[in-house]
Amino acid sequence: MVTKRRLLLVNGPNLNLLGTREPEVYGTATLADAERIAVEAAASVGFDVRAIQSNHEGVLIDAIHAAREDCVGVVINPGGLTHTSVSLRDALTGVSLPFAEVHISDVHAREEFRHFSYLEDVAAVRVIGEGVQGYATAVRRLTALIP
Ligand code: CA2
Repeated sequence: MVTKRRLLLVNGPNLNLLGTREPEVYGTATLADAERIAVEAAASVGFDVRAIQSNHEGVLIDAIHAAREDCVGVVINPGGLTHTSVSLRDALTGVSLPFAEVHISDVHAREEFRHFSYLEDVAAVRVIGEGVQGYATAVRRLTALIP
């Protein structure tokens, strides 16, 4: 049997705009840069990555469900769904895969509505405010938990 060593990388709504607007908040790196950072960090510890970005909650939930088949963990920046979505939380807990929650910006230094996360008590790892390099931190910390 081949051991599964794949991570699902999920970027939620509006993260396709990375690098095009609000550089003072999110920096100048693009989504492709963020994905490459995660892929390289994963490769360095023997994992590969399937990356998805969608602006549609149901698409993200379907991708998380599909990860049961061939992934051992999930790295997710849920975008604004962080602060609103019970359904995304239920998908992540439902598949029983360890997951890392990533936020590029320091959500705790921003508007109050960004301080709460529906994932905060169920995430195995949380990385907040490290910019896109936070994706590498999340991959390293998550994979360290996976036997
Ligand atoms: O800091 C993060 O990574 C966030 O998850 C990003 C979300 C925001 O709603 C969360 O509170 C924190 C927003 C993603 C939108 O990204 C954009 C990037 C560039 C320009 C406009 C939006």
